[in-house]
Amino acid sequence: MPGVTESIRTTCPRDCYDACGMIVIKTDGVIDRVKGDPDHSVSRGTLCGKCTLAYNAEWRDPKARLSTPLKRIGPKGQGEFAPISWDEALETIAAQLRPILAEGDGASVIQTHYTGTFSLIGYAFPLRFFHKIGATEVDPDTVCNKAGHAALEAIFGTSMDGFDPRSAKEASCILVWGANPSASAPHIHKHWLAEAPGKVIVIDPIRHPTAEAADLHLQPFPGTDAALAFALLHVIEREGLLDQSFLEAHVSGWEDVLPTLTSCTPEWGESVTGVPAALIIEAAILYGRGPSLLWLGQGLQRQRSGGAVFRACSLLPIATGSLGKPGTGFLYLNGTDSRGINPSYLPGAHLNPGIPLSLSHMDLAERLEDADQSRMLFCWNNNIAASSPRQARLRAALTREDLFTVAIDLFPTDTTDYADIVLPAASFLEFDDLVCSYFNYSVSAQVKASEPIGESLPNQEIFRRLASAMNFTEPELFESDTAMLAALLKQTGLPLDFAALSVRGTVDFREEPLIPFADKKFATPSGKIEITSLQFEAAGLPRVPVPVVQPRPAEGRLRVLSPASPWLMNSSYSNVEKVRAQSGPADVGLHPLEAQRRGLQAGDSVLLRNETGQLTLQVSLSERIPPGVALVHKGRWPKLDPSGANVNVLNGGERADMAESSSVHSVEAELIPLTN
Ligand SMILES: Nc1nc2c(c(=O)[nH]1)N[C@H]1C(S)=C(S)[C@@H](COP(=O)(O)OP(=O)(O)OC[C@H]3O[C@@H](n4cnc5c(=O)[nH]c(N)nc54)[C@H](O)[C@@H]3O)O[C@H]1N2
Ligand SMILES: Nc1nc2c(c(=O)[nH]1)N[C@H]1C(S)=C(S)[C@@H](COP(=O)(O)OP(=O)(O)OC[C@H]3O[C@@H](n4cnc5c(=O)[nH]c(N)nc54)[C@H](O)[C@@H]3O)O[C@H]1N2
Ligand code: SF4
Ligand SMILES: [Mo]
Repeated sequence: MPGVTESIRTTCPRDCYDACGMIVIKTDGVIDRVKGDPDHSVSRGTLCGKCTLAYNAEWRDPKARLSTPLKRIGPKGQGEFAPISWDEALETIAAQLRPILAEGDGASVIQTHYTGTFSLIGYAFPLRFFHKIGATEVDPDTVCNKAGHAALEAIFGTSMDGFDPRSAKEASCILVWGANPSASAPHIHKHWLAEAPGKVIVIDPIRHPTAEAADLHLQPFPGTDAALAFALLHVIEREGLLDQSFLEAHVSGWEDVLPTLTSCTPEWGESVTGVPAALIIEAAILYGRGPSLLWLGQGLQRQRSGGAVFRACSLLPIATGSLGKPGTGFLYLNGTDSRGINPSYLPGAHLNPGIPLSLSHMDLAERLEDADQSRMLFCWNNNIAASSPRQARLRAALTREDLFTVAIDLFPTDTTDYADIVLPAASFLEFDDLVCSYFNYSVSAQVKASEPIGESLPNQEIFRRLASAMNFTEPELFESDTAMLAALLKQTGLPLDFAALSVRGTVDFREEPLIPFADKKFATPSGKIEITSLQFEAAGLPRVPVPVVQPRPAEGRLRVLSPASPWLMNSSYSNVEKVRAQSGPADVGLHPLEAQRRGLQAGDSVLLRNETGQLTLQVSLSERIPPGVALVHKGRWPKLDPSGANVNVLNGGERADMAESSSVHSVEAELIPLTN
C-alpha cells in the first residue's frame, strides 16, 4: 500500500551565497529525500552536489551523527567517550562554570563559534548566554573576512550594503574579484552570472570555472591586486572615464590618490602582476564605461595586505561614480540590517556585565596555552581543529588537562575529540529558523521537517537549558523560538508570519531592487566616502591608498592558496563518504610546468613544508593554477587523512594588515618529493 507523502519547503542555512530553497519529501512521516525547490529562484530544483550527497546520507544517519551527550573517558584528542544524560552533562558544565564566575573571571571562558549553521537564531541566540557570563569571544570574522569588512566600513561607513543582484539587468559589466562562485556560490555561477546581460570580468590567480566562463579573465599573481587596481585606474583616468562631479561632491581624499596613478601604467601593471597590459586596458575600459557591478570576494582579502587590497579595489566604483544608481555598486556581504533586522536583538550584548571581550583566531592557540587566561573553552558551530590557523600548536593546547572543554556539533569532529563534554546539536532539518542570504536581499524560512536525531537539540535550546542549569533568571536567556521568529519577522516589516513564510519558502525583502547609497549619504564621520581616514592611520596603514605588491615567494618556495572546495563546505561534509569519493585523496594542485621543473608527475607523493608545519599530499596537475602557486583546498578533516593534519598545519596565523584578520592565502611553503 503506498504511504502518505508530504513535502515541506525549507532553506539551506550553510555559509553560502546561494541560500537555496529546498523540498523535503516525507513518506509516512519519515524523510525520504531532500532536493532543490523547483520554484526557488536560486536553486531552481537542484541543490549543489555536496548538499545533495550529505543531506541524503550522513546528515540524517543516526549512526554518523552525535546523538547523545558524551563525557570523555580517554586522553584528550582520542575521541573516547561514554554517553551521559543531558542533566548530567549540563550539571557537569555548570559545576565548572560556577566557581569561575564566582571569582569574577568570566573572561577566562573562551568561546569560539561560526557558521556551522548560519540560520539566524541557531547562529546568534547562544551569544546571549556568553554575554551573560562575560566570556571572551574568538571573533569569528578574523578567520574569514574581517580585513575586508574593516576597510569597507572605514571608506563607505558600511561593508554590508551591497548591490542588489537583481540590478544585474541594468549593468553592462560585472567584475568578480577574488571570489570563486563556481565553488562558493554554485547556483549564482550557473544562473545569475550566466544570464546577466553584461560582460563578466573575473580577476583571480586561478582559472576556475567562473573565470573560464567569463568574457575576460585577469590572472594576477596572488597579493598583487592593489597594484592591478591602480593600473586599471590609470587607464580609467587616461580614457576620461573618471566621474569628476561624483568625486567632487561625495568623496574625500581622491586628490591624494591622483599623483600615484601617473606611474601605474598598464605596462607597469603587467610587470608587477603578470596580467598582460592589453587585458588591463580592456578590463579598465569595460568597467569604467559602466554601469558596472563589483563583487569583492572574501578570498581576495585573505592576504597579508588584504586591507590595502580592499582599499585599492574600492577606488574603482568611487572613481567612476559607479554607486547609488541602477546597475552599479559593490557587494561584499549583504547584511541582515538592510532587511530591517536589529543587529543587537539576537546576540543580546546588553547582558554582558562588562565590555564584551574578543580575541583573534590568529591568537587562539597562544591564548589556550595560557592556563590563567583560559580556564574553560566552548566550541560550537565551529571546528577549530580543522579550520583555524597554527593547527599543530592549537591541537597541542587543546590537550591541556586543566582546560575544561565543551564542544557542540552534529558530528564527532577533530575538535569534539578534545572535549570533556560533547553536546549533540540538531540539524537544520530539525528546527524552525530564518535564513537571510548574504547575496540576495531575501528572507527565507527554515522549517522543521523531522524530530531531532537521538537526543540532539538545536543550539538555542542547548543554551536555554544551560542557562537554567546555572539558575540564571534573565528572560532573554529563555526566549522561545516562536517568540523570536515573530520578533524577527516583525523587524523586517514583511506582511507575513512564520507560517505564511513557510508556505512561500523565500520572499524578496522588497519588490524592486534596492539601490544602496541612492541618497549619496555615507555613514562616515564626514558623511562622504573617505578614501583617506584616521582609521587607516590608526591601523598603521599609510594615509593614502598605495599600490602594494607582496613579494613573490623566495626561490623554490610556492604560494599556497587554500580556497573553498566545490565538494566541501569549510570542514563540513569531509566525513560524508560519497563526498570523500568525489574529492579523492588530499592533493596539491600544480601547473604542469611547475611540476615538470621539479621533476614531479601526477600522483607523486610530496611533502609541503614550512616553518609552521608539514603535510603529505599527492600531486595533481592543472593548467588552471599558475606556476609558483600550490592549490590545496581547505576543509578536510585532519583525522581522516594520513598526515593527521590539513592545510592549516602550514598556516602560521600571520595577521593581515587590518583587523587582526586571516592572511591564509599568503602562506608559503617548499615542496619536497617523497617518491619519484
Ligand atoms: N586554510 C584555510 N582555512 C580556512 C579558510 C581558508 O580559506 N583557508 N577559510 C576560513 C573561513 S572563510 C571560515 S568561515 C572558517 C570556517 O570554519 P568552521 O566554522 O569550522 O566551518 P564549518 O566546517 O562550516 O562549521 C563548523 C562545524 O559546525 C558544525 N555544525 C553544522 N551545523 C551546526 C549546528 O546547527 N550546530 C552546531 N553546534 N554545529 C553545527 C559542522 O558539523 C562543523 O563541524 O574556516 C576558515 N579556515
Ligand atoms: N563549496 C564551498 N562553498 C563555500 C565555502 C566552502 O568551503 N565550500 N565556504 C563559504 C565561506 S565560509 C566563505 S567565506 C566563502 C568564500 O568564498 P570566496 O569569496 O569565493 O573565497 P575563497 O574560496 O577563499 O577564494 C576565492 C578565490 O580567491 C582567490 N584568491 C586568493 N588569493 C587571491 C589574490 O591575492 N587575489 C585574487 N584576485 N584572488 C585571490 C582564490 O584563487 C579563489 O579562487 O565561500 C562560502 N561558500
Ligand atoms: S551549500 Fe549553497 S549551493 Fe549547496 S544547497 Fe546549500 S545553499 Fe545551495
Ligand atoms: Mo568564511
